[in-house]
Amino acid sequence: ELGDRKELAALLGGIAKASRSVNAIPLIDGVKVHGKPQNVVSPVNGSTVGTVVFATADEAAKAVGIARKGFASWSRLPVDTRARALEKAADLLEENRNQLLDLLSREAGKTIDDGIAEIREAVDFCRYYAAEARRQFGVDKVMPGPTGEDNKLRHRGRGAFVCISPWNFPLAIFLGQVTAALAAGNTVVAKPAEQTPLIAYEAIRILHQAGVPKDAVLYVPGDGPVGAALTSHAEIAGVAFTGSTDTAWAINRTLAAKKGPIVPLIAETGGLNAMIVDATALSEQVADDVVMSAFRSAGQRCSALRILYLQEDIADNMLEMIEGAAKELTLGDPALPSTDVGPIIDEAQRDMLSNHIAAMRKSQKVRYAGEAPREGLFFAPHIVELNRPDALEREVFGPVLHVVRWKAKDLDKVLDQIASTGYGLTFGLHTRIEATVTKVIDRLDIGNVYVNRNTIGAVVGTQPFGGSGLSGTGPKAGGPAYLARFALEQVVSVNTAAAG
Ligand code: TXE
Repeated sequence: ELGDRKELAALLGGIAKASRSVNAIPLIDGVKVHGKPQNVVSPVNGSTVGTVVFATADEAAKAVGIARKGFASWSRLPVDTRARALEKAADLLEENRNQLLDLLSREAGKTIDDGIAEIREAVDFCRYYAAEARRQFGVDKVMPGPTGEDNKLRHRGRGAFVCISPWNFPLAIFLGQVTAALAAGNTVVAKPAEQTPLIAYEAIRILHQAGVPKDAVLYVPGDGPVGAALTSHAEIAGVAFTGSTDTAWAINRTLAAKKGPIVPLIAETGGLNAMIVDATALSEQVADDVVMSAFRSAGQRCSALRILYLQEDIADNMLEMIEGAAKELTLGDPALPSTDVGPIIDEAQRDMLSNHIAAMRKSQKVRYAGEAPREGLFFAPHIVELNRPDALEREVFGPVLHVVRWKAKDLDKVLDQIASTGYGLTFGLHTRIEATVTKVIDRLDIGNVYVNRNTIGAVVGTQPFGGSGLSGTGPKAGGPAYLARFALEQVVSVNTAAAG
């Protein structure tokens, strides 16, 4: 949350001062890649934020080769040395906060609140994975065994890991994946989303400055085919991916088609996130939570609420309150403190949303359409009442809330419907009936369940985040099992009797 006016004015002044054009040219094997710089344009107003040179498929493959070579020395460093570099990176992120906030706002359209939260999450990832690496990998674990035999469990890196990230958390998710892989002893080839290569470039510069060698983490910006070149490379040790379910399927196919080592895919994908509200819920809180979950960040969060199930008796009243709260949102320039909701990331996403609403108008009831500024890539909050709950089968990534009414006797049917979508990322429940809470939690295989609050929440080390089914492979980011997934386990069994 933003502090008092004086503090805010100082912050805004700092951000404005730190604003500069970023020119991201990847360095592969100490050589700048060739290719024509292209402009990175802001979704806020189309201005140029900086330039980037995308790597070619060949350059991407070369980067994997360098990370393979770099693995020999990075993986042999003591865990503590690697952890300290990540902690230094956390300090540098904090020191460079104003410039990062400026880039988050201009390149990704983040509001100041969202930008601050994202930087904090990136810092937390660095510190948490550093601490967990020390805890989990710092000392070999003695395993129980018979007399005359010593068994030890050790952890080591797997090799060159590929990390591919989306545009919606261009700093936190990008760095979360990269730092987990590094902490576990891997080297990394990191490909940011094509929409947000500049903030990722700054993040990699910070890692290098913090002491992570240039052959331990390589920056390879590019679009989907560059990602495909990386994942199809014969010598990678694993893939960490966050993005759409479709892309996770494509990566799965690529990995399956390769001969050679069978490598892990850690995928975090989308959700068709639901919330159930029953007649005992506290209506004002529900309205606030729904608006927060569905419309803040322009709905461009994987945890955002997509389908709201309202118990019939309270539905009309609730919808009026939700519409009232949605009307209060100010859309506009994310750099202004008065703005609640910034732009949509690019034209393709905004067209997708317009087409979705046009399709919904034909068969469903579009009950509310907010107002968006004329200039810039904005899309106003919408509320669509579905006449059949299965009228929405796929994630729609933006500020569109779909509503379904349900009768008290049909709770089981609602739960069956939610389970049948196959997604399992976030879920919200508003009720004051204890038995409903237990029943619902037991019934749904959903990664993050939020009771009597909004569905926007992931706190590194406290609320690890991630789903199942169409929403990803797990383990949860920001939790202990996530880090372990990047490491190779080695058990060393020694016959101590033989040694005399
Ligand atoms: O994804 P895309 P986007 C999800 C969110 C939504 C999506 C939005 O729910 O579904 O992310 O991100 C690269 N081989 N989450 O639109 O298009 C592409 O260049 C290899 C889930 O960016 O899938 C980009 O770098 N790579 C979440 C990246 O994949 C390929 C948190 C993602 O792009 C490729 C946040 C290919 N064939 C967002 N094609 C969670 N569950 O935690 C594209 N890419």
